[in-house]
Amino acid sequence: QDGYICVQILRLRFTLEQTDPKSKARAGKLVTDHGTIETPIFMPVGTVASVKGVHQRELRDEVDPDIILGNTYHLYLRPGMDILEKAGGLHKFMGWDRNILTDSGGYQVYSLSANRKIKEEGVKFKSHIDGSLHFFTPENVMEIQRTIGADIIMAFDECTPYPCDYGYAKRSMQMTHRWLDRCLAHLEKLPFKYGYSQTFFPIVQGSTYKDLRIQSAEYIASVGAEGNAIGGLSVGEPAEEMYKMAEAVCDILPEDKPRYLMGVGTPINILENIALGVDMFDCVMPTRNARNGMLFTAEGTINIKNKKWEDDFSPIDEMGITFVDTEYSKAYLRHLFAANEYLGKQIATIHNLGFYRWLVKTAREHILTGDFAEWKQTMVTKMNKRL
Ligand code: PRF
Repeated sequence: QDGYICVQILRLRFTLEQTDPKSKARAGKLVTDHGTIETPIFMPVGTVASVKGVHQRELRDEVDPDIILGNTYHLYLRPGMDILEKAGGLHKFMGWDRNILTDSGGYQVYSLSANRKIKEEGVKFKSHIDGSLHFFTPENVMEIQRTIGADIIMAFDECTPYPCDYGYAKRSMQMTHRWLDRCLAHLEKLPFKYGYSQTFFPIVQGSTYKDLRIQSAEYIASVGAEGNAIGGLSVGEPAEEMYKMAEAVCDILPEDKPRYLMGVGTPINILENIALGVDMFDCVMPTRNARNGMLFTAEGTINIKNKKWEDDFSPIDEMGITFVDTEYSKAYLRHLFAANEYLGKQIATIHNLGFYRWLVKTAREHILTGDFAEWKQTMVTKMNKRL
C-alpha cells in the first residue's frame, strides 16, 4: 500500500486521451504536484524568473498557461542558487504556483556564453553577464535544477549547430548519451528539496542525420523516463528537415509518454509537429517577436509598426482571445510602438501568448473531435500570410 502511494506521488502521470485518425496528433493529460497540463501545450518562456513584459497575475488570468519555462543557465548566474534556495525554490520566489519546467543550460551555454570549452567532463564557460568563469557538468546541473525546484527538469546535453558534419554530430550525440547516464546516476542521490516531486526528461540529439536520430531516440527510450524531449532542431535547418527528424524520433519514442520538442517554433511549426506526435513546445518567438512589433493571428502575421495601421481603429484581433485584443485598436498599438512605450511591448506580448495558447488549445479540441488534420491544413494556409 505504501509503495503504491509512493509511486503515485513520485511519478508524473500521463494519460493519452485520443489520437487523431488522419495524423499522429495526440491529446493527453499530464499531472504533476503543481497541477494538470493538457496537451498539446505551449510553454511561455520565463528565462530569468519572468515571462518578459507580463506579470504573473496577468499571465495566469489572461494567457492561462498550465506551465511556464525557466532557464538553469540564467537562474544559476542570477539571482544564483543561494537566493533561490533561501526563497524556497523558483515557484515561491516568483509567485507562480502552477507548473514550471527548467531547461538544463545545454542550449543557453552554447548560444550565450563566451569562450565555452566542451569536454567529456563538462562545459567551461564565461558568464555573458560579468565574464566570470563557470563549469557545468551533468552532475552539478542536476543539483542546480533540484535547487531551482521546477516540476520538470531536463538532461544536460549538447545541442549541435546547423549545419554540423556527421562525425561531430555522432560524437556529440554519444557524449550526450554518456552525460544522460551521469545525470540519472547522480539524480538518484539527490532528494527533492521542497516537498513536491520533480520529473526528469532526457533529450534526443543527432543533428539532421536520420540514422543518428533513430539511434538517439532508441537510447533515450531505453532509459524509461516519464517524458522525453527532442533537442537540436530549430537551429537554422529548413522546416522540412525538422519535420523529418521529429517524425523519425516520434515513431520511436514511447507512445504512452509525453514528447517535448525544444525551442519550437512558429505557429505553423507547432501545428505540423503536433501532427507528427509532439505534445509539448516552448519558444521565445511569441514574446520576443511581440517586443519587436510582430503579432501572430489566425489570419496571418502583422507588423504593427507598419504605417498601414496608422489610422486603423479596428481591434488588435477581432477574435478577442485576451482582453487586450478588443480593448485596444491597431492604430493605438502602432502609436505605442512608434513612441517606444513599454506598454506597446506588454500588449503585444499578451496578445501573442494568448494566441499561442488558443492555437494549442484549439488543436487539442480538434484532436478530441477527430478532425485535426483538416483543421490544421486550413490554419497553415491562413497563417502563412502577412497582413
Ligand atoms: N537542448 C536543450 N535545450 C534546448 C535545445 C536543445 O537542443 C533547443 C534546440 N532548439 C532549444 N532548447 N537542452
